[in-house]
Amino acid sequence: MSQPVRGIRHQVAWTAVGSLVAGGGLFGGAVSAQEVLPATPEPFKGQVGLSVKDSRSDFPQPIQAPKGSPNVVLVILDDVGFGATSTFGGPCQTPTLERLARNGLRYTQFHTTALSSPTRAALLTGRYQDLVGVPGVIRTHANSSWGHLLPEATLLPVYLKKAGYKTAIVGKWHLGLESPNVPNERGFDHFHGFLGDMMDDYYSHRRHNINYMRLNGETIDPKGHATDLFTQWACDWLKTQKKGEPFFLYLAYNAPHTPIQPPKEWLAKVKAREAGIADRRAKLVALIEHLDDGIGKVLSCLKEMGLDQDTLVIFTSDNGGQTGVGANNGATRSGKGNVYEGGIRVPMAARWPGRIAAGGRTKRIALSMDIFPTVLEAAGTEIPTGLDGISFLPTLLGQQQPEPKRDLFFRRREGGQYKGKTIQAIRRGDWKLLENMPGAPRELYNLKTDPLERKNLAAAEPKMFKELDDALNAQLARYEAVPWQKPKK
Ligand SMILES: [Ca+2]
Repeated sequence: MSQPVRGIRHQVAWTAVGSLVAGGGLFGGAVSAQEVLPATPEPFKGQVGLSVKDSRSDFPQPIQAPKGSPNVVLVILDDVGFGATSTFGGPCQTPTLERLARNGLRYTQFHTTALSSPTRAALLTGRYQDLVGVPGVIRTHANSSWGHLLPEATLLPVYLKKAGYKTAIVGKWHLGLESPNVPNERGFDHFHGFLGDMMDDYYSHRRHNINYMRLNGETIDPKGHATDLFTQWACDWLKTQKKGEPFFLYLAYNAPHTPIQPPKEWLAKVKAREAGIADRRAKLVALIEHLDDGIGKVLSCLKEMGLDQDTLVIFTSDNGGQTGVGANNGATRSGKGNVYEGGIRVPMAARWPGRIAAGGRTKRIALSMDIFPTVLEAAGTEIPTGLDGISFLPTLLGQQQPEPKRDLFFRRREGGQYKGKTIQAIRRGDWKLLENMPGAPRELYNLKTDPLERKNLAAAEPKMFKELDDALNAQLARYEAVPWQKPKK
């Protein structure tokens, strides 16, 4: 593994195929990404970022960088698309997430990869999912499982532990079902949740009739709705924490993933409020609103402990909403499992009292894996070299941050109609090339002029098509070198 470096704000630069140039100690101090970039030949020819004015440019004063190490609470929702909640103008009433976003910074161009395990792998390693062995969803049965987290991949909590953090995961893990790929062996001091991809029932918590619920290494069989359990367990753990001793809580709910099973009182509330709402839709709305209420309880616990002022809270989702169960992904095309925007664009907001100015909104582009270096930088600790993710902490803190020059890649390996092959996409500035069915002709869109990805410009823009096609193929070739199946014994 690469050696970590300390105190480098923008330690990496990107080339079109994602190779890294470590700034390391050579640059020292807080060097801007712009200053670092010319260090290598620059094959990137596209525009940088969306050509929009950042709404944060009118912030009154830059906020000082943190002095102490904050606590970090990272809340991951399961299958919530960009436009689902009222936080981003959607129809579900999510006052907790709305308040959280209002008191911090909202991202309107935040992306994941297409599905659960890959997004979690990227987020917790700061690397593209395929480079850590997780191109698709990890499942119970080998013939439908498309990933095996590399043993040598080092996860975010490992680095935080080195910096003196207590680390906990509550809820969904989804990065392996057995040793060594279980949370307690990958950096988490405390694990209270389930190992699997989903539950077949929110009350029995079984998957394929197997109980994956754990308290650390112990199999447990608790009673109650999974959302309520995770809320309670998160609060239980927070109550063991002390002011001045930093912690990292990774709170990964499985709601509102299928099966769509809201508690009946929450369903009744939605139906009473929205006369004539379809039953299917009402259930999904209720499951999301119940989830929002749970997150509210966790934030209340944080406040009761007197910890909320010292805590960076980030919430996001692992992938877009599932349209087949009534999800609303806002003004995007398609949904979960696809590399159109509806599958890969998700809500994200971050709150840190006194550090992140309230009420901001940014159109800068970021990926889930960028959270990894962002959290380490916020913690004031070592950021390893060799990451694909780039810290967006300066943006959170209201500081000038050039849009990183990089291509963004999305990919999913899957069975069924995909026959074990992959779908993929590349984004460069406003341009996006994608292949949403293995082997299908690739489609080219300009997201600035065509955010709904309706007008395929593949034939009209052959030069751009070729550049992106070449860059995507080069990235896929990098991925080929990485094993993603469990080694045979
Ligand atoms: Ca998901």
